[in-house]
Amino acid sequence: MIPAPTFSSRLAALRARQESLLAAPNAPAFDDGAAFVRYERPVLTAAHVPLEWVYDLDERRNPRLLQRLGVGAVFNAGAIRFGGKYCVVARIEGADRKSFFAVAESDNGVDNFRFRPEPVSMPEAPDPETNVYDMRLTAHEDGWIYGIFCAERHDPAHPEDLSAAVATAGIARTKDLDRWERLPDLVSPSQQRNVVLHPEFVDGKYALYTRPQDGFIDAGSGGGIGWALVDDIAHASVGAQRIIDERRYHTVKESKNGEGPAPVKTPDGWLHLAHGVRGTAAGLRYVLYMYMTALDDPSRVIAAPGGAVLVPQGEERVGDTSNVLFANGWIADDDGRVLLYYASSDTRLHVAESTVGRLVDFCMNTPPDRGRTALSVEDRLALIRRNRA
Ligand code: M1P
Repeated sequence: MIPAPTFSSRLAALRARQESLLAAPNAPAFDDGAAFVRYERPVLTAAHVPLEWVYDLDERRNPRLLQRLGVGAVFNAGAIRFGGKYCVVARIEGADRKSFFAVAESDNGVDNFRFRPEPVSMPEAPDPETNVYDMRLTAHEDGWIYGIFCAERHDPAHPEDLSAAVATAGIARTKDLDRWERLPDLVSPSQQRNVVLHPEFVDGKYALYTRPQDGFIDAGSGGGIGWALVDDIAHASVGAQRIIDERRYHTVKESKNGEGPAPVKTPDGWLHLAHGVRGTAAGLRYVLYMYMTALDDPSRVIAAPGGAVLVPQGEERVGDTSNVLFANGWIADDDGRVLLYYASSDTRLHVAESTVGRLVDFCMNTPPDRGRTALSVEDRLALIRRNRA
């Protein structure tokens, strides 16, 4: 039998383990010339969540010091530079499968992330959602920081089907990441997930990247990254959306795709990061890819490098939903450094580093996917022959 530790010895062990995790330095892994360089350690996991959020720390009420509200995963985080810190608004999944948001901050963006004392109390919509997740943060030129996230409810059209759900885009705004003003959900003719607010007005309107989808999981006949202009973000409504980055047969985005974080403005155009999904014998596989759009028209694609920019590797491949990389947050520093916060297998959050220059180079100089093996071989032979000449 495991000897029962005393309350105080267990608490001391829990605090020591967590403190060593939070204080652990992170370091870049080997730079192999890919667009991003990964860091060695995840930046947030379930073990980073404050003990006060999980345990009842009163010895009289909880003499065994057992977990009362377990946490399974910390992943898919929006990101922003705020108050001199690198801030992420992470998705935390409780043992009850409900996700909630919490802000964690770091001085350097790559390690020592610590959660603020309490998670975000996001106001509910008038029709309360069952679950919220995957917040995209946008510091908009109107002066607000917006968070757009998936708000999920049981599908009222199929009360007998307990897995039938409806995804809508919840919209909220803040000035401090603590207090949030909830605005009405996006009104859309279809289900929506992965909706992202563009940081600037376009033709005097708010601009949204959308992902119209027929069903909760399947994009169906819909899908692709859409584009829509909205007059009033406090009563946001979209009609038919123009697809600016479509799904395509036999590519990394065959089954579905979705905009990642809000795009980053560069002198050469807007840098975009997205996730692409395809079906495999092992289930859906989620990878990250990039594209660029024009400065004078953020809906016009000017570069579409073929293939993925990051794919699940090593321990990233295993988790609550295996074989998934997903990203909804990145931060571009004034000196051009870009930190990408990506999650693996719906379980943990990692960081990878690049620069604006390196990402533009990647987007502009990686050949597009030309759709056929023979053309891919043509591109590779051209590279080889230039190198041999
Ligand atoms: O499980 C992988 C991802 O699945 C959904 O993303 P998408 O809408 O593109 O399929 C989301 O639930 C996301 O949170 C999750 O990481």
